[in-house]
Amino acid sequence: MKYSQSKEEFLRANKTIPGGVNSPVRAFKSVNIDPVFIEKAKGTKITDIDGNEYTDFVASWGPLILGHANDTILKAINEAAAKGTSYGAPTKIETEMAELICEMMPSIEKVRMVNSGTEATMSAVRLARGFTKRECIVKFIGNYHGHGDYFLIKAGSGALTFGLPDSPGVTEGNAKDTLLADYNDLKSVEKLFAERGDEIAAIIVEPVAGNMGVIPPKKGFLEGLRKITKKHGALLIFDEVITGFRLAKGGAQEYFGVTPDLTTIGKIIGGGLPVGAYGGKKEIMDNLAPEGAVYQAGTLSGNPLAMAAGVAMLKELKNTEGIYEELERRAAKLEAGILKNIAISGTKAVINRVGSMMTMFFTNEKSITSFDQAMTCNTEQYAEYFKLSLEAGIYIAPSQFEAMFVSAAHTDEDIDKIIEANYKALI
Ligand code: HOZ
Repeated sequence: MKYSQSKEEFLRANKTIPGGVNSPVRAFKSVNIDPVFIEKAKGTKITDIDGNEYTDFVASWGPLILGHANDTILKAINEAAAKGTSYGAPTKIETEMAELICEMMPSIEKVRMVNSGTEATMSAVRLARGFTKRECIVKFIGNYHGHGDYFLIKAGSGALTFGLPDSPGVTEGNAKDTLLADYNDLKSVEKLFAERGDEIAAIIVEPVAGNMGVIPPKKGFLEGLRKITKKHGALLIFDEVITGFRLAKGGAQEYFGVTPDLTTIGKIIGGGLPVGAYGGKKEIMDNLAPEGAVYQAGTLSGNPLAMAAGVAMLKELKNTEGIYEELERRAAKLEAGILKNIAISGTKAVINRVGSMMTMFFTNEKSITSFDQAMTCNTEQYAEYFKLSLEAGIYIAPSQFEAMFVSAAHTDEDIDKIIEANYKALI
């Protein structure tokens, strides 16, 4: 494939945009090549500015569960746009969106719309702190909750437990309130609560880790978090920005049968437009201004275009009979195909999958259930694999530590195509 136009555009972008991109993962740095610039996309196909076409398994990092430029969603956006793009005033469609979310995810009794997953997690933590009148939060190493200061603690080994500010721009004050625990290790959580339980406002967790590659929760892990938070009067926040409305109509909380106090959502509820939301029990949510004292606001929150896209998306997911079963069937087919290729080729790799999200890890480990195990992966091997996939017309995440998403638009043919490309790359 030729990438000359993309290369040229990247040089141009670098002059006026830091790193040439508006979000670091897009720069393809960890796979050692320049990024491709996208021209257009439809269904499962994405085309770059050199005219190369790829079958897409990134899906804009998750939200496009119905594929690109879905006709129903486009129609909703176009109709909304014709009536104006922003009012900064209440609209009926915001309530419709809230009602849909509350119906599909019953742990949410009230919900506040924001503009991104980052805003949702930042606001949910502020609310948890205001509600409990405590300052610390527990976050898991390797979980990602957007780029709020107190989520970006990259503590070194000795400082893992209590956090130190080793990321420029994150203050010591912020870092000291973020307590770090190990994902899938309840003992590390119990230890923090035994030492500082009465200071902890909330645990925030990705119920399925999706940002260190896909790592499912071990049996009993989420239940354990529920028990510990209840015992210590802290809140449990599920960050369902990736899993919400993807794993099931009611997200990971329905899939695993564990109910959080607060949930952050994003991605899918914008139908591809910039949206986030956070919600939960009435008694907690009513602490938000103007009802309560915890302040959070936004001119573009509940934006009519984003609401139109999101409502159309959620209605499709709610009303399409068997959609999650079909996603499961296709994703299981893909997993089985890759597993067969791994076995035939003798590649040292494992695959983790929950519903329609999965990651193939290049590792000598027998399984990947923790951050430390994920860190054993051969990222150079992934970089080679990525390049071969791109050349074969398959677009996957440019990092070992991301998820691959199957959408309802993927056909059996698309799945066969990626299995074949995966075979050629591994053999
Ligand atoms: N891991 C990120 C989303 N969950 C990738 C997207 C981004 O940072 O741009």
